[in-house]
Amino acid sequence: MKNDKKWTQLWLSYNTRRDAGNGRFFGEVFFDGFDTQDPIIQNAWAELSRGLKGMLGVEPSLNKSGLSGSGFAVRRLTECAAEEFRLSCKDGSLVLEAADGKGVLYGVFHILRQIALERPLDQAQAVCRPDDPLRMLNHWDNMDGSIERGYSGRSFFFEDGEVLVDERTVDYARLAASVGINGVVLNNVNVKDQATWLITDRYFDKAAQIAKIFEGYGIRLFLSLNYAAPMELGGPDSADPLNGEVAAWWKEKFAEVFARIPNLGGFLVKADSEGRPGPFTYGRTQADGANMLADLVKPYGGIIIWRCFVYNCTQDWRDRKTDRARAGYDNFIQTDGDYRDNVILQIKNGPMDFQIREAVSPLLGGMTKTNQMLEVQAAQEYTGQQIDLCYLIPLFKEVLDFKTYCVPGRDTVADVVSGRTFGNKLCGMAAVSNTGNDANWTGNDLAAANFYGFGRLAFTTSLSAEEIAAEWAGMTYSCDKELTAAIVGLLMGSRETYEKYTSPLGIGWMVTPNTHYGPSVDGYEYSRWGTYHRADHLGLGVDRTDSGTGYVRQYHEPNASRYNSVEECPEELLLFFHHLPYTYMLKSGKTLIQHIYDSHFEGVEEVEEMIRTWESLKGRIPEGSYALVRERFERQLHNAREWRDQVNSYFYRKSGINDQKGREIF
Ligand code: GCW
Repeated sequence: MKNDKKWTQLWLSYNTRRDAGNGRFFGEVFFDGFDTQDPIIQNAWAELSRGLKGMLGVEPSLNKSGLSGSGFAVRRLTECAAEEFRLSCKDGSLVLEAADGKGVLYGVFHILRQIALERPLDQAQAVCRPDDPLRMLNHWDNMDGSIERGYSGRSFFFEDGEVLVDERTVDYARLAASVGINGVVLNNVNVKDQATWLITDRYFDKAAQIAKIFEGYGIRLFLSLNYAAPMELGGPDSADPLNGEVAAWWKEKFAEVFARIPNLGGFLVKADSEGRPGPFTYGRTQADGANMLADLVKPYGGIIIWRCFVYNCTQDWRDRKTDRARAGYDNFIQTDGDYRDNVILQIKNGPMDFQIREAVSPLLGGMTKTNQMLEVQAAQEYTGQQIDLCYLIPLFKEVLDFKTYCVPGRDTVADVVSGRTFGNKLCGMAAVSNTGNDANWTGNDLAAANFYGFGRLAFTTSLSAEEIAAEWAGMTYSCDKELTAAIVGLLMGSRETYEKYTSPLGIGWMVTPNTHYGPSVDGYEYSRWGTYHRADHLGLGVDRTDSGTGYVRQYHEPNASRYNSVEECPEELLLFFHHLPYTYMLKSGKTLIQHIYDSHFEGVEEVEEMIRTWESLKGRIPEGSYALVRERFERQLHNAREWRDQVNSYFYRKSGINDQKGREIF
């Protein structure tokens, strides 16, 4: 389909497709029981028309009711759950049923996906209901237009202190809705300067316009709050949650905010973290802090999403007992059960910070009486910054599949965040978004698979990373089997490749401080962030066992004992949990040091192989996309070599042990 915009349409480009017998359904479209003036229904209809025209050259006509013979009918079926849709094919007609507009919208995107993938719809019997109630994107966009940890250009929500509302806002909402996103936090969790003013008259009109556009796509707008806003916006000189004047200030503030943005979903709060103010400043608990806000937004149906990324970021490396990995759990577990029912604790997937490999946070399922939400990072902060290819869905899947043992039976992280474990409704998944105003949205064209995949996975947690990759490749490029297989192969291997040339066996970090791209083995070793690898001339790794920091005890059994035992600990996490000599023998029969050498050489070879695969696709990928990705691969190769050489030299010099294969180590 022709696209005159300065940005691409990603998987919604609706290029011509082979008609797998689908066009015949769409001469006439009937809407039965739905108000065709409702913005969501209008958007669903507009999307359907656009997709059908682009992919199959069909231009359907819209009718209110009365399907007879073959066609496509959208029917209201009150038995459906909220957001659910059912698709069936009866007597030559295709029928989409839902109870609400969101169900219709998701059903339409499902149909368009089948058409794009050239799958016959008459075999498409489906009952689809999202697994996770909340499926959110968190933007770390600042109001000056920069994006914290953004690798795809500038913000398309903010510029020079203003809120942007334009056609791109609509396209963004379409893309997000097409993969089932139903909540978006517009601004960075580090709320400073102008962003503190987002909850004032200065910005209400624009924020309300965005909220309205989003609503038409089933998405609720959320904002990040500055916990110290009362002090910065002319209120009391305190942010103490138990101070009556502070609460009174917030009460009035929320009355104003919800009057101007009535469909606002609520707020995301990063408190007491990395210099951000919070309840700890006043000797209060995190629950005190969250509950004060929650009580005050409750009359408006608002929720408070409270982040658990609270840790001491001014550690002393000589202190071997303080362990950053422990911090989230230590700071929150005592408050389990103390939170209002409209509070959700948002927990990063790992206890450290979005490393290429780390253990799953013990808070997930560690708490059993509090609403929980999983936070992952689609933005590739530590995972290659959208220069290096790193398809993150396998990592997200691993986290979802992790068995927490919090209750007998339904106890995986996927169970917990979908509400299956505790029967709650306020839970789900959030991803730090990887988007920006680059024409291709995500810097690297292939990184769009992480945006797409996150949404699809949050909607249907049982999908495999491979299925998602194949869908994304098919929709974005073409349904050619060979092409899809090649792209799926590239995506599926990319996380392990990245892991191989960066930091080994779950130890993480070793990145250049601040920027977090490229190697600096000791970069964080002597700093105050609590991110150590503890390498010396004998060995490497952080002892988090009973004899070390005791972190392992934050897990339910049998996880705790498993991690505590060097023999039973999953090998990919060995150095996350144990400090081991370089001569330690791995299950592969290699010593630890040899594993480090080998995996780093392999990592680089795998990048070279990826480049060959990409080159074999030349001519079958649109030229612009081909060239852009090819150039990124070149930079990835450079990065991988740099990592290999720095890591290998570092450990060679520390250990004094030769590479058995005698390769070049500097
Ligand atoms: O990983 C760290 C990032 C910060 C980020 C913080 C967080 C938004 O380096 O840039 O701040 O995590 O998650 O709050």
